[in-house]
Amino acid sequence: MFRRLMAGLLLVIGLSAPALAEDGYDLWLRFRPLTGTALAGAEARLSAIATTAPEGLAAAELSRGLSGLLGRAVPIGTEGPLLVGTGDDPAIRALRLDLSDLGPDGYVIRTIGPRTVLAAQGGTGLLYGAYHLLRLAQTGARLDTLNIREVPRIERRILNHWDNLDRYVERGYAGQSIWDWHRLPDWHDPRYEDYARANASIGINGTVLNNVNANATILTAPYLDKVAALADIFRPYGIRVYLTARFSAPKEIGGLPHADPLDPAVAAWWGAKVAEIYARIPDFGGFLVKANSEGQPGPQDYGRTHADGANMLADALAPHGGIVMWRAFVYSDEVPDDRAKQAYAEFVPLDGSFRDNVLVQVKNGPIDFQPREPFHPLFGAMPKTKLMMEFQITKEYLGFATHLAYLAPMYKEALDADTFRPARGSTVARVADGSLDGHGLSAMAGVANIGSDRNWSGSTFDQANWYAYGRLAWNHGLSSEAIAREWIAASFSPDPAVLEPVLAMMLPSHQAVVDYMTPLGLHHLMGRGHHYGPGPWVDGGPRADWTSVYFHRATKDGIGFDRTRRGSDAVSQYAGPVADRFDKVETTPPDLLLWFHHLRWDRKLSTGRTVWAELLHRYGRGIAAVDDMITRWQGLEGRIDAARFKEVSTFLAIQRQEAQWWRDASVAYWQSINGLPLPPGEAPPPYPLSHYQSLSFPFAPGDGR
Ligand code: BDP
Repeated sequence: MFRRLMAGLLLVIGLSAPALAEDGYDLWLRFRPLTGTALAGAEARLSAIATTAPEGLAAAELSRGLSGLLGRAVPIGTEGPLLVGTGDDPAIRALRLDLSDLGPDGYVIRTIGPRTVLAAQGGTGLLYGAYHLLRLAQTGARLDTLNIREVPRIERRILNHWDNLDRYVERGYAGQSIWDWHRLPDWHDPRYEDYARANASIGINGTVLNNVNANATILTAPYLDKVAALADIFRPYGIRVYLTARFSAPKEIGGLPHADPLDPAVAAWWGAKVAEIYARIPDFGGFLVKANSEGQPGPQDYGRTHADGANMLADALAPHGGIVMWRAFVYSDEVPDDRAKQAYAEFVPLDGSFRDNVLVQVKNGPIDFQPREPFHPLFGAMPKTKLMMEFQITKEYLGFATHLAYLAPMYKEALDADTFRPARGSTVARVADGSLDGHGLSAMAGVANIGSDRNWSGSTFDQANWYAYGRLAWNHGLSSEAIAREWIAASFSPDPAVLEPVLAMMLPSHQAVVDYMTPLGLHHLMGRGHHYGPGPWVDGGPRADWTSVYFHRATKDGIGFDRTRRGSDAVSQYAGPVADRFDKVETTPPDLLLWFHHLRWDRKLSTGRTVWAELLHRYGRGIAAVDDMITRWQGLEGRIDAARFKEVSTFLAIQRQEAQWWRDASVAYWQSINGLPLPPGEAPPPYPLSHYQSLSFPFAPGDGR
């Protein structure tokens, strides 16, 4: 009777949950009471935790999450249907589970008779398993026939914070940096632990605390003390700390006359610096380096190669088990070649010359986190080098934090792309997880969208991109839809009346942004510097390859960058079958058409429309997709808590307005170049081109500086 009463009460609580104030701080770890069969299943299987030797935080996290889901305290003791432990636990040992290949992060979850068993080799694996179990309960999955064995595909699953020491976040749209350097190491903002917990819950196990445009001060003793304080907080959650290393640090803070990597005095300085770091942080992860890129110092300043620089740092780190992540984001304004080709040209000759503890960190595409890019050709070109993927979670080129763009489909597009090297089936994911070329060490990086905004990411839906990045770094085989379903269930509700409409908003949202900003393979058309809003007219300035006209090449006759064999020949950086496909208009996916081809405005496409008409069609399609999101969201009024409902409604209205702005400004500009009339049914831009060109945004957030 009591049980039924309780269940009834919880049902009421469950149904009234949307009325509770939500500010987004809890992310996907809200653990609001389950109802109906989900509650019954969790009651039967997860109502008490049995563990003889509580390992790390797993049991505590399970108890915390399950208590929320069940609406009452879930005890940790020696009795209970949920058995949690490592192979050293006699109760687990008695079950003779095979834990041998799990590694430190893997786990098994099994239904054995009336019990649910979570087992792993150690505390970190148990923690990941605990979150998995909570995810299952949160999403209302059946809990009575579990047979799960999980090992991450990528060993180091890392966030890159582009955070400066003054708390300014480069390309950050969620407030200032959460690292309160001034009050560290003494004051430990409670956020640090919440941050670690959120990351651990999605499998992230590393964080680079500071900007790739690095400041050497982070390597000084007072700052290393601060870094060590953070590392101590993160450690129980399985998270290691990494730092960016400014290549000129020996000169700037070490008093050496230069930073030539082949000078033994420079190597010795780094050796001592690394030892100093490990004395404070025994599990320090290593260095991330942006060198000889966009004005950053590097080995080329001394006539040395990227490999010389990376290997020198790698040798300093190797005795301590540290790694170097050396970025391949390089392009020089002194090289007259197509910017898309330059990283390949610089790095491919170095294949095979990097130390074992070096990974070369490659952005998903060859330019720079554009709304859509083809996969980076380096992924098919350096089999003797460990390559790691760098994604951008923060939406520098995708509408900042106010546009809803779920990025899992974009990440998957890169991961699932087939490099065809050496043969069909050699996907970027298999290169990036090391399996294709038999590399033991693997890593993935995501440029964080985290700041001190109460909701962490600047908007509710941007939390989904942090979530999706973590889940894909763990298992790149997951589908965008499966990840979205988990996130929606945890962040809003598993109720199909909420879940399905939100899913229908999220899945097409990335394509929508591509359509209204840079359709048909156009790229890099945004406002100068801050990258906010349209700027297809951007020309002049310090470098041609920082302008829009460099990338779209529009003339009276046509538009697009000819990267075919008759043009810049960037296609030849891909394996034969891929190069052949991109070389011909007919076989290039329409979404990448103007990336690879310069086409006449009146050229007929496979869609039956001309290039000009197709562009207009896609702008309109993108705007219509935003209208559709708005309609679906309005239909959820009353089912979503008021605070988040309002935030999303307002941001969607901003997105709608800015989508229209993108379309109108772009159309006005293209017409000024091609002089063509609009296709029938298309409305003319409400303002002349000069209006759009006159808009300026001196304080747009996140600009580099
Ligand atoms: C670009 C950003 C710039 C970064 C650079 C990088 O505009 O702020 O410093 O990438 O990745 O996307 O190094």
